[in-house]
Parts: sequence; structure tokens; C-alpha cells
Amino acid sequence: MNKVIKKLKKIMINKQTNLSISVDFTKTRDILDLVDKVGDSICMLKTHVDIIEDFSDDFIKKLKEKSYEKKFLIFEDRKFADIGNTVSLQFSKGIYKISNWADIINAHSIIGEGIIDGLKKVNKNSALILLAQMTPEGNLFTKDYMKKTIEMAKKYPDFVCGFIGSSDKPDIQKEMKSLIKDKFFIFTPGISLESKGDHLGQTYNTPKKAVENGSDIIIVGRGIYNSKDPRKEAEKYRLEAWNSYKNKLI
Ligand code: S5P
Repeated sequence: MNKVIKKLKKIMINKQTNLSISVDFTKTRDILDLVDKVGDSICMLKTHVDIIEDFSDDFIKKLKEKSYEKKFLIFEDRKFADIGNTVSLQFSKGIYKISNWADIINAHSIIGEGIIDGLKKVNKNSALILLAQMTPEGNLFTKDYMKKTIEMAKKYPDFVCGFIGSSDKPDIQKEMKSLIKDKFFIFTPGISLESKGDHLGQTYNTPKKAVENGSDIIIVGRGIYNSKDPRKEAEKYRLEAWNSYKNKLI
């Protein structure tokens, strides 16, 4: 089993959570404040560093410290999608130097195995999630694409830790789960207890539904960080997701 998954499982069991926050704020202060509120409820924090307006190495230092203190992993949602050589540079160089700090990254499999090789050569400590599905309405992902993505991942069991799934096409996510069993995790965004969509194509399902359809980790953004009381809301999501999931974790 992938070593990052082992780490994640340990955190999930200790903290009784399969909730990941997606913190899509553009100011570092807002991100760090949110972590203080929801850190105890999450096993993973998902970032989009390229939307941050005041990014600095000091921010990463503080975020890493909080991740050690509160015990969660950091997933940089960069969605790499280029040739192996380019992604290896995007992963390790530039302003963000993602390979220095991200426990988990993700990439599009449409490029072929070269993208996995390019990322793997940079850093053997991070783990990779491949996008096997996506949540927006009208996307071009198919069942066949999902299956081919899984075949590709199976060649890299030490590096690939799982797949992005979507509860919006539950039959595909369920089939994905049956193909990967407990060898990989399914990470599912598009989760909300209240909203059904965002008028820009996003689709939502509840934590319970996502887990019933095979999800291991639910990823929640606006449903938590835009709520009046993110600490309370995160606990609500954590409880629903964990109660649906706890008996499945082996
Ligand atoms: O298919 C996807 C894949 C991802 S990683 N659909 C998604 O929504 N995401 C990400 O999950 C997206 O980039 C965003 O950061 C988060 C969902 O945010 P929310 O506010 O809609 O919960």
C-alpha cells in the first residue's frame, strides 16, 4: 500500500475523520484562520496556491507547522496536465516549489504515463491522485477513461494513492471502487449538505451519498468555509461522512 495512504489512514482513525477541507481563499491570513477553526475535524487540507495573492515561504512554513500540530496532510490541487519534463519543473520550481511541501498532488491521466514519470522523478515523498472523474456538468470524462486511468495507476502503486471521483455519476464511482478495492482511495469533491450547484457547472451531493457511492475522503469547500460558523459546520460534515464510512475502513 502507498505510504501516504498509510499515513492518512492512521490520521483518519485517530481523529475519526474522512473530511478534507478545500480552502479556496486568496489571502494567507484567511487560510491560516480557517485552519485554526477546522484543523481538529479534518484529515487533509486541499490548497490552490496559485490563487493566493500574498503567497510567501513563511506562509508555507506556518501551514506546515499547523499540519504537524493538528495532524493533517496537505494536498495541492494543481491538476498538472503537461508533458513529463514540464510538469517536473512546475512541481519543483517557480515561486511555489510545491514538491517541497505538498504531501499529495494531482494530475490528469489524459497525457499518458509520462506525466506520472515526470512528477515521480522529482519527489518520492509525495503521493499522486489521478483525475478519473470530475464534478462539473457536461464534462468529457467517461467510464472507459476512468478504467484506463485505473490501469495506468496500477503500474505505480508506490506513487499513486488514489483518484478524484464524482458522486454525480454514482454508477461510475461505484464501479471505480469495485475495480480498486482497498488498494487506492477515492477522493470526492462536489460535496454540500445544502447546495445543489453553483451556476458555474459545479454539482453537489451529500457526504452520506458520496460515501455510499464508494468515496473514502470527502472534499468540502464553500459548504464549510462560507458558512457562518466553519468550526461547527466542519463537525457536521465530519460526523455525517465518518458515520457512513467508519465500518468500511479496514
Ligand atoms: O472534479 C473536481 C475536482 C476538484 S479537485 N471538482 C472540484 O470541485 N474539485 C475542487 O474541489 C475544486 O477545484 C474546488 O477547489 C473544490 C470544490 O469546492 P466547493 O466550494 O465547490 O466545495
